[in-house]
Amino acid sequence: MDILKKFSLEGKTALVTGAAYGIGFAIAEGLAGAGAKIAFNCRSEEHLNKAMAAYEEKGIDAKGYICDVTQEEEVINLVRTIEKDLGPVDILVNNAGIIKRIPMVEMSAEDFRQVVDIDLTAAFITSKAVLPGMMERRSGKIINICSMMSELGRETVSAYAAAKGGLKMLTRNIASEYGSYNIQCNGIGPGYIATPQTAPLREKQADGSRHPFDSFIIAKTPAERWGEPEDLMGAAVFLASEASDFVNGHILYIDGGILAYIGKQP
Ligand code: NAP
Ligand code: GCO
Repeated sequence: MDILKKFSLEGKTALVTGAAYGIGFAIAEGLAGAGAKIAFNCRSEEHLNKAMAAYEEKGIDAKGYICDVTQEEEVINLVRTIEKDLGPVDILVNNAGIIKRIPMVEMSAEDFRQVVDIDLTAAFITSKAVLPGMMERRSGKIINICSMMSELGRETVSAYAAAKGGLKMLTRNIASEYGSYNIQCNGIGPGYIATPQTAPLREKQADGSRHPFDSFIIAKTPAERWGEPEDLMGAAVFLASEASDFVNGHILYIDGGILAYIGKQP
């Protein structure tokens, strides 16, 4: 048996939300490397144009669309358009997400709702848009990009942790409700990854020293480094391919060991 064939995505169409850059871009690159046709979306025309050039530079013929994943009508139209352009969505990666780092007692309900809307409700909306077709074809893969904050809390990220904790349970519920249609829904839980989203946590100090949070993460990570978006590619290909057909409702943490480690003694 050629076991690598189980990881092939040839003939499959993948939608990766929020894949203009960062983790989504790397995951889309990995899925393309395994043979998938790539569709991605974001809200900003500028980000879209830059992303199209970046995908082209990588030799990836990605199709990009402007779509706000919190808007159900936009998402339904996005999925219909992708089906016309590339074919039915076989693989959905719910990656689009934001974070607002505000002490809870200072956070407005509006800010809280915006984070939950993008990081959790949007995954419900987009999954609901692709599930009927997957049910009809009795085949589909949904991968939700969870977080360390699906398991742990910390100061200033109440909305994000609530959303990512909810996303872990949405993942398990989709797995439970639709597993009988040969649909697998799993999560990837990245550790601390070097992207624009975490750039404020890695900014050099005025004296050129590391940001205190940067040093904190290094001390908490057995790998003694931040993750790179490319570190997530293998897990994404695995969870998008037939190699994971009997994996369902699982959150695969790609965190350099943070969740297993009490942290380096000062
Ligand atoms: P990022 O660099 O901030 O990229 C976020 C992407 O999502 C951008 O392409 C953004 O494009 C898009 N986006 C945001 N809101 C959207 C909306 N309403 N509709 C459509 N697209 C939207 O973030 P990242 O670090 O790559 O993180 C990607 C995912 O991984 C997020 O879900 C994040 O929570 C999760 N995660 C990140 C880390 C980390 O350490 N970086 C760790 C664990 C989990 P536009 O602004 O143009 O829409
Ligand atoms: C933060 C970070 C984290 C990461 C990621 C960790 O402020 O703590 O942004 O939330 O984004 O989710 O897995």
